[in-house]
Amino acid sequence: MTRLRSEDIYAIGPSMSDYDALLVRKTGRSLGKIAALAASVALASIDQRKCKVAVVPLTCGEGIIEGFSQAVAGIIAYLGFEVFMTDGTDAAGLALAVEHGADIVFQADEERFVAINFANRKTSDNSDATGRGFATAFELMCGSLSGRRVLLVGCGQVGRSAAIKMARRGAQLTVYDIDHTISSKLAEFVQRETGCRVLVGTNLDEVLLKHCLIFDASPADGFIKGRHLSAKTFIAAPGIPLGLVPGCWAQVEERTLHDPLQIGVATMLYDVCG
Ligand code: PYL
Repeated sequence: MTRLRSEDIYAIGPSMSDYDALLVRKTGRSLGKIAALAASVALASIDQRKCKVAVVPLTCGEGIIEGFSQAVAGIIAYLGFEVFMTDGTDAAGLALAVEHGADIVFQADEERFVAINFANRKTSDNSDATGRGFATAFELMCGSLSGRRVLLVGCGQVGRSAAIKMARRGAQLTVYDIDHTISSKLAEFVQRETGCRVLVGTNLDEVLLKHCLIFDASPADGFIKGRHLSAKTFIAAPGIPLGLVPGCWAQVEERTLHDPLQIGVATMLYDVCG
């Protein structure tokens, strides 16, 4: 999981409306609808009055990312939920969250970013939620994944979650990781969990040339190049950095889903509210 920087996230809160309009244009659905689908919950079933959210900054590890808690709160507020960022951090922040009536807490250290609902004891992990959320949005953007050949690059926690979701939606998956042991293990896991056959790619350039539907769950940047792209290319790229070389962004922008936090946080929220 690549650690976000302030410059990656400072504009998220103020630009949520524009970002949502972009999502609707590319997928036909809003952020809230995508997240509810990914969390398998009906929007109508959620009582927002029972979902007051606190975002608690944590100083552990490399410390607080300036703007991180504010960005998370901005996404949650945009979705219509009551949310506040605690004045205190760490244990003090958690206590303040409960004392000020929060039902749900969002907090992130260097290893995990989680949402916890104290009332229904539901939890959600950002990597898992991000994989499911982007796989859901990717299917909407592509029209369908059933019978479609999809390349997954990056077999970590986000890739694993996305692979399961896409396999269950009928995608014919090829998985690639720079560590071929990891990609082989993910293929075995997905086949065991879903009964779907998964191919393992060993040559990145070769598999990129052979696939139009690319799910970039890799922490690498600049490996998707112009020669890998066509008018039929669709890309889902959760998180930072983007695997697409900057000069090619304009060529696939309308068929690319990419954000540092929005879809993952929205899916976490509906995971624990549902
Ligand atoms: C959760 C993000 C998604 C991608 N990378 C993950 C990351 O940057 N993790 C570190 C988050 C640290 C937050 C810090 C704070 O401001 O509370 N502890």
